[in-house]
Amino acid sequence: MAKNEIIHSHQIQDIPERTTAWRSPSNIALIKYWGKKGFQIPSNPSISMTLSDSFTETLVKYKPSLNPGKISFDFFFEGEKKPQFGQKISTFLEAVSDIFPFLKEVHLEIHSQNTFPHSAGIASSASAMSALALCLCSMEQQIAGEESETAAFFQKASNIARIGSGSASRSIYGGFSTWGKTDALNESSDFYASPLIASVHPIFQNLRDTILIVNKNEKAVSSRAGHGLMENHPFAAARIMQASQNLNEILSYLEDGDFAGFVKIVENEALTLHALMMASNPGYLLIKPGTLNVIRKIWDFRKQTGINIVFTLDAGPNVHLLYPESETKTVSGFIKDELLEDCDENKFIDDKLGEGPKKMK
Ligand code: 2P0
Repeated sequence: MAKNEIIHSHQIQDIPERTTAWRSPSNIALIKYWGKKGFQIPSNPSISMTLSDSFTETLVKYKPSLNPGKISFDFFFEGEKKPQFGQKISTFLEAVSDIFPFLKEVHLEIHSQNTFPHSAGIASSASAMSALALCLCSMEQQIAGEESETAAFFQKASNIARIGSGSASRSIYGGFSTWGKTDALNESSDFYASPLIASVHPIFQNLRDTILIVNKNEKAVSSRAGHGLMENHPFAAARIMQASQNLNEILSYLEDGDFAGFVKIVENEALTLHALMMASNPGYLLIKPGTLNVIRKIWDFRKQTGINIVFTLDAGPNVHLLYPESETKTVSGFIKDELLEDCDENKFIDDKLGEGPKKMK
């Protein structure tokens, strides 16, 4: 990890207004992070696929603060000042201000926009928090007069993103990304994610993700609250064991190109995530009737055609349909003919495995 250089306030007063900007994608977990131990430490390791076209762009302008000693910022979402998002950002900036002492010496103007509609029911915390974390790491470098995106830079950005939102730690890397300590991967850590460098079979290298928007409303129970309900959950210990076992298996299927094995694990993880929610105290349901319709149709279609498709779910009702690029034509027909009727206003988002964040400025 990059050493945490102390930036002195006289350096801040000398700086003119500056800007940094990053584009960072969302990701969908294949092995789900669900439950924490301590502050933003995952109860189990997870693995995700980084998306390509569902991303957040964040631009941060900063200048010496007129009121040094405390966090000072304005947040604009899609061009409009959004004080309602302020609390989450304020908590995050406070939480990382020991790592970035300069944050209390500057005033920040944060501008953010998503490529996916705000009301599409797509989790935005992974892309939003990873984009902001990357901007903070670039600010640190700018103020120190250096700029280079080394492996240590991204590792630090992943650590910072985790503090904002656990799943955001994985969005720092393209392809498949893992987060959480596991004996299965030497490089693994609870503090930051790592790109999956083990060889991935070509069948998974051009994976597509069509996100079927079954319901675009904001969900009734936040992920943060859901993670909290895993404390004292009757199945917590079994879940932690299951996740590690599923991770070990999926790593071998990814390497061998075993799509049937991949299907078994990915669907088990999606259904387990929602089963854990139902079995929480209090229990709750984020899936909708349309979610079940889509899942049944996917199972029937796979059985009838033998085509390589698999679904997964995030903490919400929308269904992510994953398939190799080579199946696109057939799967598009199936989506159009059978699944769109279960989508909110026939909405879906076509996405695919992506290359990870990009520096814009
Ligand atoms: C995941 N999810 O692995 C799991 C599976 C949703 C379903 O991590 O409290 O927004 O900010 O660390 O990362 C969503 O929770 O939670 C999540 P916090 P986060 O992607």
